[in-house]
Amino acid sequence: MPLVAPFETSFGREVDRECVIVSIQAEGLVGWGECVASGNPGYNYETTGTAIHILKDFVAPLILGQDIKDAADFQRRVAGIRGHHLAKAGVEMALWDLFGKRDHKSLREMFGGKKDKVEVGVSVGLQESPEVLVRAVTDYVQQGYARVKIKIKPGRDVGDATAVRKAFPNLRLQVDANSAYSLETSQTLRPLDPLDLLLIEQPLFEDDIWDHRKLQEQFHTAICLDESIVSPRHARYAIEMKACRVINIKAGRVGGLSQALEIHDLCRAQNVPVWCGGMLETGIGRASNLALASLPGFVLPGDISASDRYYRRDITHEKFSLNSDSTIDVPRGAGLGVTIDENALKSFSLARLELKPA
Ligand code: OSB
Ligand code: MG
Repeated sequence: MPLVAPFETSFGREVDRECVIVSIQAEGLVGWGECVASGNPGYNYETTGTAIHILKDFVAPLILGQDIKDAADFQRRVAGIRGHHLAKAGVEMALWDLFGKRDHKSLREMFGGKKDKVEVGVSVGLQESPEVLVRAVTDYVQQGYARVKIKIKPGRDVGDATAVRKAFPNLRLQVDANSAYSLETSQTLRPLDPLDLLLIEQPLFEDDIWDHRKLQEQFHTAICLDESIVSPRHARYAIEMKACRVINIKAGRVGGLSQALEIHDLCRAQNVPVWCGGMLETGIGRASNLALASLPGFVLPGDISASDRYYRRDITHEKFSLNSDSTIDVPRGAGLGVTIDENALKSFSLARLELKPA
């Protein structure tokens, strides 16, 4: 799906998004899910190709024709598949959609979320120059986004953040490095500390928690982990080690919505603020993110922007739009609460694979 504008991070530039859309048929109902892997392993080792392989050859045989009771039951069945969280999470989302449609309950109701609308922000990719970045941020602020995240990388960090802070002294601003620094090179980030940022997201290696602890000791600004938190256990490790003061929750990265809920509960019990991350989702994944972010522990605005920030044409009939208070409404319909635009889905489809019980 072509993005409305290229999205550049420290790991590369995306002009379109390749994704795996999962649909599961059961009891006359269809549940939809989105696997947030992308075409390249820049953010995560999984890709759409590895996800299709894992889903087809390992996940599907464990669930086709089976009576899956709930998300925990699904997790038990796929526990023998090591890693491949993005693949598993796409299926778990489709199961939640099915359970909700069967029981006439929205994901929000099933999760126990209370909020009708959730506070959101926008994630702004690396731009040509600090001047162009300030222009891009200005445009989003004028559209009503009250929280902005900018992507940083070595050489494009302090200058960019300072320029945005100067232009918007009161904006809720945060930065995301996507693992572009080491403990040594991150010393250049020290001038970020007085900029009153909400947080610094994932400065160090994706498989590292310990060095983040050392970095957090050196900064007043909260360190937030994204890539490093791949399970509820990792969330506990990070909190116990004081490696971060905030956690970004993405259901895909942690292996499914059930795992995201566990991390939410654990963080809430320890008073660690969380927020909902994004993966440039289609309307399917966006609906899921909104339901997740309706839980009370999501106290910081999520990377859940309006549909038109990502795609001119989406694959759900429902389009998400920004309210004047920088919120987006949580879907109310059964399951994910979205319906699929089959024509759009078909026109974007590169391949289609149907799997049936043996
Ligand atoms: O690190 O949060 C990230 C998009 C793709 C991969 C990783 C990240 C992102 C974003 C965009 O920051 C968030 C969004 O969906 O708006
Ligand atoms: Mg991130």
